[in-house]
Amino acid sequence: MAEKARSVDRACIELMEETKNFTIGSCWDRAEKQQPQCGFGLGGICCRICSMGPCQINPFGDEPKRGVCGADADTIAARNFIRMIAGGAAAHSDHGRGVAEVFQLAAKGEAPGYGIKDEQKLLQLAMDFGVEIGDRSVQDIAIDVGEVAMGIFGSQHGPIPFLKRAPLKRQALWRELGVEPRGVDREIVEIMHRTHIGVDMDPENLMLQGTRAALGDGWGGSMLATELQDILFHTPTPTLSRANLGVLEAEQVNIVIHGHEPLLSEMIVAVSQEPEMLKKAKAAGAKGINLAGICCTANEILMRHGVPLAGNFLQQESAIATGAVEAMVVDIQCLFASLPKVAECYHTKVITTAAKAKIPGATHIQFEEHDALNTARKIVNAAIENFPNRGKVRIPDVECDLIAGFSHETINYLLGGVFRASYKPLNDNIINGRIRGVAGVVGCNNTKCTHDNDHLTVVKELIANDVIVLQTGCSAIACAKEGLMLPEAAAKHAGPGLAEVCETVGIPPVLHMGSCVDNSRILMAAAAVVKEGGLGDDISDLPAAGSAPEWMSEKAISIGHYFVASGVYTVFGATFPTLGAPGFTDLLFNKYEKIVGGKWDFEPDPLAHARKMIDHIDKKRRALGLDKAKERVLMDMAARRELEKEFEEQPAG
Ligand code: SF4
Ligand code: MSK
Repeated sequence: MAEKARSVDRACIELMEETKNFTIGSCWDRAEKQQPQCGFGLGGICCRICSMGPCQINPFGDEPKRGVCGADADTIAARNFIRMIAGGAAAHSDHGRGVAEVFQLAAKGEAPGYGIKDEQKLLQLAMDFGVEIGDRSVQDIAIDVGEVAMGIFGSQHGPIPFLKRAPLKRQALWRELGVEPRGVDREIVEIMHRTHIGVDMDPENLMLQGTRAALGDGWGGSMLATELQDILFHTPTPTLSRANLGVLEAEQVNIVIHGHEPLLSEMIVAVSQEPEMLKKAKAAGAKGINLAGICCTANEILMRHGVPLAGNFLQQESAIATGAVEAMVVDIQCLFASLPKVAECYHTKVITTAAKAKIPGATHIQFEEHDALNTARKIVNAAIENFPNRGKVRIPDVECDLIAGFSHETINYLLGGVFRASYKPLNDNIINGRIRGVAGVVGCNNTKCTHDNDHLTVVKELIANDVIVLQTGCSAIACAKEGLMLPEAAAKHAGPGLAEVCETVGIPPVLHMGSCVDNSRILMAAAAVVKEGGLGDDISDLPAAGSAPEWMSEKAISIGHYFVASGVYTVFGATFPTLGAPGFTDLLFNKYEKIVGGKWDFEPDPLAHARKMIDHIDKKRRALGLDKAKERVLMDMAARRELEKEFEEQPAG
């Protein structure tokens, strides 16, 4: 693999030479050593659910056509696929549960350092959960909200309460199909039961359970994580920051925070600038303490504190290769097992902090919720003490400004005004064709793709065609590094209609909505757009599409499927884990649209991927009778004034 093909990120490319010194190679080297990868595994037609297997099905129709138990390719692929949903939903939801536990402690005053920062959202949640507000104290309301939140994970009868946030038509469809989640955990457990040897063999029936579990993630575990984090740490608002490895500071103690849960990283942010800590850093020879993030912990503390992004998933090893990272502090999910081995070549301390996520060779400092500030101080101290051990530093001079912090509430305010927030201007501009449609582009990096290339190609093509892009996860980081999250990106990259709207409102054409669990914000934005009116009466009517161009994790499959089950056409790049089973793939790519109004698709070529999304958006516009409005003329001054007037007249909602 030529180096250029590994990444389009200049910082990564600059460090490729250095990563050759890793004793275990870089992720790209290891990916090469894995070639050729097993075709049965790639096609989803290898089953190792019982010890009569592993059984593999010949995808070309010759023998073997069935496993020892008689399962065919479609049954095997369906079982594997919904097990991926279970894995992803479990990861998001267990994250949500961890937040709910700290929320409960904070509400009771048993977790110093944590408190209720967004009272308005707490009251909103209390109303959603049927918790009495009256003249009760914030603390009492929070205790009850925490109780209900914890209960949703283990509830047996459902339906889970956030389903009520979806359009009424969608709720009715879920009810009719029998896919309303009864409880977050129950649906995951039922997947594990149904996919055990000798239980559910029917791909359609298996997929209905996959649907129920995925909805329990998107409208359950993930949404709870987002909402409770917002209440504990405040709902994000637009914030200026920077992205890429150039944000590391040559003369400061660098602490890179990596993973997904903001519980500990919020405390590290709080203590890292304490005078005592800064004094210690200076005594160790550093000019200060610099925090930066990788993956979704990065997105969380970026959205709320403007802490810069060091990079995305495939940059975790490169960050260590700068020689400038005193501590890489990890919590849960998307951590490379290689980190301690890579760190052996440098002075970096890899510090694990979660009892459920340890890595052989790493230092473990257990995160104690009851004493979180002191856990954070211990970690910052360990980083400071490591500063004198630095060797050669090679920080690429690559970074880019960005604006993040677009919660769905913020988009509402920005569009409609602070006093009477509204999605109406967005709907109006979709109806009049200045904005062609809305796309959610999310997900990971994958060594099967040229790092970041597919995210950037898809997103640039979408905005050039007047499609506004909502982002989370590592896809958001890729676009931030490219400068697409700056208002000026509209003039440079967006089509004329989208550029006009962005310029008038002062927003970038690509909006950073947060971390992986914050894909729930995209669901809420979609529901709000439907409720605003004029674009049909269900999410499946919207000129909208979803995408994960470089996905790699089971979480991405769960997210993809809750988008599909919510009515969204969703395209994945890189690879697709069912292609060895044509019947099951046809169910996902075609028949599912008739069942839930959304469907899966796969397109590894990023330009064709974007074109498919645009074609779908156009199909939905035609169905809404909006195709004529889309024939846009370039805006003259009079039209610009008219647009500005529309926004000015928009305080009411
Ligand atoms: Fe083979 Fe069936 Fe066992 Fe799977 S469950 S390993 S297909 S015998
Ligand atoms: S971090 S799940 S690599 S988006 Fe959420 Fe990035 Fe994918 Fe992890």
